[in-house]
Amino acid sequence: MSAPRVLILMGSDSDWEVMSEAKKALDDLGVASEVHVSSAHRTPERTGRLAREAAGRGIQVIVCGAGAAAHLAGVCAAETELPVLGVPLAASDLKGLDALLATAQMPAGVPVGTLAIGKAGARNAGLLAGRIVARTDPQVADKIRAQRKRMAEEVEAKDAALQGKLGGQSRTSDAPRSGAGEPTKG
Ligand code: C2R
Repeated sequence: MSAPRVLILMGSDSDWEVMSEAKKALDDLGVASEVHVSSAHRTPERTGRLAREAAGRGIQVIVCGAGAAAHLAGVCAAETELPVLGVPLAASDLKGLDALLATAQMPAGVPVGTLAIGKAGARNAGLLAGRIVARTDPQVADKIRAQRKRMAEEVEAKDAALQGKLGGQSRTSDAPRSGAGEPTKG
């Protein structure tokens, strides 16, 4: 396996079910990543060291997933010049809103790119990290292009299936005419 280019940190092992989506997204793009449990609260020394040493080890992006009072991404951003992406996780009675605010509301000067709460955010963090890596790796860029094409084809296939169910005429245009043929609401 090649050297990791993305470092994924999680505040707890309880975050793995969601944060594995970030790793999967990177695996799909052929981008090697490394995952660790490290908490800004519970293991501040270790977290600082991981963030400080990342660039020197060839890491290009750090992805942090944390729930509740999620300070992990912010602390990492304070310790490195690498781009830091934060994934807020639903780990308390506030269902991720606490983590979202803690991750997004960084003071000016210490940026954290904040994704959505939960699995969609984790997957998008992986994809976004992949896009950053792709700026200097044409092979990753090719994979992203192919993935986007597949995604568009899937949507078109779903639309064709829906049109079939509705008994409508199938359309070849990307832009359906307004009104007719669109699914009705309610
Ligand atoms: P436990 O399940 O271990 O009690 O953790 C973790 O990311 C997790 O979602 C509960 C939640 O606490 C979060 N946590 C943080 C930090 N460390 C742990 N937000 C941190 O440093 O920001």
